[in-house]
Amino acid sequence: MAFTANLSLLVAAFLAAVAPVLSSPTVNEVDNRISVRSTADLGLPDPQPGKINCGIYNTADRPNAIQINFDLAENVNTCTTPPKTCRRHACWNTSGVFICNDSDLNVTLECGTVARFAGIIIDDCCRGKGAGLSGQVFSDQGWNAVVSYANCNHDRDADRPGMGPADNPWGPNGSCW
Ligand SMILES: *[C@@H]1O[C@H](CO)[C@@H](O)[C@H](O)[C@H]1NC(C)=O
Ligand SMILES: *[C@@H]1O[C@H](CO)[C@@H](O)[C@H](O)[C@H]1NC(C)=O
Ligand SMILES: CC(=O)N[C@H]1CO[C@H](CO)[C@@H](O)[C@@H]1O
Repeated sequence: MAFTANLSLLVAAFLAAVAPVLSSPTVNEVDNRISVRSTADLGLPDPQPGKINCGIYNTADRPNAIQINFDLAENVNTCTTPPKTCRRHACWNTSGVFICNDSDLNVTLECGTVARFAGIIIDDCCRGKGAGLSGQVFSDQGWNAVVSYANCNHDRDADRPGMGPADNPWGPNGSCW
């Protein structure tokens, strides 16, 4: 009994120490609206990846990026990006997944499609280096996906995958490392 009580105290102390760090930023920032099974349900052809640019942004942390992208892939909701904006759809610690939308329309994708494109960056960019990862992959539908440094405390529409040193404690970068 005494042992059990001490154990729960230990667990409570552990959670108190760790929870504020781990739970403050949100992992997935999706629109909890309609749930779709495939892009066909949205009336869109399946988007195809095109040109990819690696190491051009402030870097995300590769293990963190893999984790948030896994969670995004599991999400059955849609991820909408308004016209002429970049919107962050997943964020944790110092890593984010964005969709940048060049078109005059809202881009509504399955969150799994966002994760599929971010996964191309994770798979193809900055391999064989350290934890620093960033990249951008264009679709054939007027938007591109970005994995880069992110500040989860910023509003999801105010946080841009910028290339400058401002607000980035991990270095301006623009390279794989
Ligand atoms: C948070 O990100 C930093 C910088 O990318 C990294 O060094 C650190 O390991 C990350 N923290 C966790 C808990 O993953
Ligand atoms: C984009 O979606 C928002 C929110 O649903 C809506 O208010 C806006 O009119 C839409 N814009 C376009 C160009 O469809
Ligand atoms: C271009 C550039 O500044 N690259 C740097 C990114 O950060 C890593 C780690 O601090 C450096 O090793 C690179 O030189």
